[in-house]
Amino acid sequence: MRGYGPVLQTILRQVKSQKGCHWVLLDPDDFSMEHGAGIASTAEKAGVDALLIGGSLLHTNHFDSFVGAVKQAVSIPIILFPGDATQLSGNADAVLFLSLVSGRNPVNLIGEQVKGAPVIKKLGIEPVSTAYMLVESGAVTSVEFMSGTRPIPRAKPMIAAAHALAAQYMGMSLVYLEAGSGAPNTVPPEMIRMVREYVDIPIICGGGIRDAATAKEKIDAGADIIVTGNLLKADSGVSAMVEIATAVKNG
Ligand code: 1GP
Repeated sequence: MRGYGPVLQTILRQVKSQKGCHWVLLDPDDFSMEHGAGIASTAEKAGVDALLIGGSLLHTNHFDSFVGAVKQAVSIPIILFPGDATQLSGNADAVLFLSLVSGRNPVNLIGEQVKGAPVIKKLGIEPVSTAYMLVESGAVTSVEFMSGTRPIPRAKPMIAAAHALAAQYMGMSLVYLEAGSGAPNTVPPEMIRMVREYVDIPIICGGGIRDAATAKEKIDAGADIIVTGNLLKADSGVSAMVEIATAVKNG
């Protein structure tokens, strides 16, 4: 697989061999290093396939050491999920090299990428080219507000499919259908199905997924990887995460 780094190769292998994959997003603003490392370790034991670290607007001053603490605690891939070019750390294995293709804001399409690319090279972490697509969720999400872009209408699956296909034709490795963190409504299955019809690259789906049934609905519609983040803030969060990891893997 020429040009594919080890993390992308692992992702592609898991996508091929499992019914579905589950990634957990840790926002360093929400957890201490110890708490984050503890959740990461529980996630790995539950069968979570990779950890994302990042947020739309980070105000923590422990980002780099947080990534390091999580990395020490687990052996599954640690993948950065940066809101902008400042959220980079050499303690990670890879970074989702995101372009917000559903929007028309050049800063999120190419500007932050130009700032981040030389830093990523210097840090020696693997960039995984990812088409990031924001989907209308019934509320204005942080990423919508911060990027100043409009999400794809929920009832327009063909618009999503066309964006995803264009991204695949541009050589992107993954497509991420994002309802937004804490979204009241998740990405509609009809939209996932339509995107699945049009692209071969793995589909990631996240935003508002809080239980195993919803996670399974996304996988059954054609998503390869589901992401959960916010649910960890609830008291029952860790047990919900474990349930989702089991459901997603075994179908
Ligand atoms: C957000 O898709 C992720 O970028 C996860 O969303 O926090 O709502 O689980 P939640």
